[in-house]
Amino acid sequence: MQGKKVALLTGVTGQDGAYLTELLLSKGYEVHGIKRRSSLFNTDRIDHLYQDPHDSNKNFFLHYGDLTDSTNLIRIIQQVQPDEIYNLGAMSHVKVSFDTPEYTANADGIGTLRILEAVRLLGLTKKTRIYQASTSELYGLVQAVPQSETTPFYPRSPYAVAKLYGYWITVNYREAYDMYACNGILFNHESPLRGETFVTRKITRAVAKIAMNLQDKLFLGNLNAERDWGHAKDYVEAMYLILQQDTPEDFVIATGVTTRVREFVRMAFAEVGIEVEFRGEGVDEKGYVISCSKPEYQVAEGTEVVAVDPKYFRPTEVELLIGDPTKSKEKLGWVPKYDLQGLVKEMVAADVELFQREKLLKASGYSIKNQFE
Ligand code: NDP
Ligand code: GDR
Repeated sequence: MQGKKVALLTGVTGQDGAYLTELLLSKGYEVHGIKRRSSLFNTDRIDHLYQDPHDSNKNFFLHYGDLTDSTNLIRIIQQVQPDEIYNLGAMSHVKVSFDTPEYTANADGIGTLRILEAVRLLGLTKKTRIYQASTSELYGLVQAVPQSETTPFYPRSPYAVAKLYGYWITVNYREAYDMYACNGILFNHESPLRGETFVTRKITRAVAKIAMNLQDKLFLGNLNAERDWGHAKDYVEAMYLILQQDTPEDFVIATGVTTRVREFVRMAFAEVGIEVEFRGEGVDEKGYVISCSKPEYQVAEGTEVVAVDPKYFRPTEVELLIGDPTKSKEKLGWVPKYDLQGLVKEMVAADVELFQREKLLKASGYSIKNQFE
């Protein structure tokens, strides 16, 4: 009988790392994650999976490491001897990649090479399957829609260019060394665990705070960008399925539905009973409250709750993403369980709960943390 499978995740402390760890543990895997050393605790998303180090049945382990350190990666992979590696670690913020382009190339691009090369050098090419977290950002400037596995790439940020290298080096190692290495080209996926500075979470947090009078206004960049948003829980299922096929292939994972940022804003406010209408043009466009139907939230009609701040514009933008998930449906049997409405509902509810707690703390004399973006 085959023993339990062993998985190694980079990016275990991120949104996807947390959901994928839960999924793999539920399937009986032994899971190893690489976390970065940080001056503060950075394991909030996986704290509920903590196991006592002295527990002999322990099946979740963390290792210090970094995608910019190849000797560290080689040592961990040698020690863990994984059946599957999910390379989720990355500097994943598109706007920030314009500020840190060299680091982004190193972690997101060369980091992928380091993983592939470590597996090859350690003679694990027949044992270890590799999932590479590729992205719809590869499509960048629109060439054709909906975007599928055969749509040409035109990356529009240092992040996307770094991920382009990660994509092709994964394909190259598969072809050159007969490795089981695959790209999941995932479109945007969100959840209550989403990083606070990505647009969906920024919106749902602001909606909760505005409803509770903890914030006056939400400042955003491009309200017209269109994204194919899914739920991270559905998308980690797809990652797992991609590594269970007979032959290694690349897959687009998307819902096939695209929505404007402004519509996400409207839907999120609607969850707390606030109807918002946009008026004005370009950088002068603003969102105003038309009505507030929930008595527990007192936001006056006519209040300006959304405004545009050009500091959130990107030097080069990706205006439209809409994925074609036909191949993943047919070959993986992957069908998302969540739609956008369900996702927005869950995210707003989680942030309302979060800020109800913070409001209680504030009432007891504690200060609410400042958030830098
Ligand atoms: P997050 O930003 O939530 O998580 C990124 C993870 O990578 C964190 O654990 C972070 O650690 C870690 N990390 C960052 N830099 C390094 C480094 N140098 N070495 C090791 N680890 C590092 O991203 P998501 O979970 O949303 O995304 C997972 C992956 O999927 C990323 O590669 C992202 O680019 C890609 N992707 C995401 C999509 C999405 O919509 N979410 C869509 C398509 C692709 P720390 O917690 O310490 O910061
Ligand atoms: P994205 O996600 O760049 O698609 O990358 P993000 O949520 O940052 O932006 C989506 C769109 O919203 C517009 N936008 C704003 N974005 C942010 N962050 N903040 C704002 O205030 C704001 N206002 C408008 C953006 O311009 C953009 O058009 C995410 C990341 O998870 C990547 O790692 C991943 O590869 C892709 O999704 C698929």
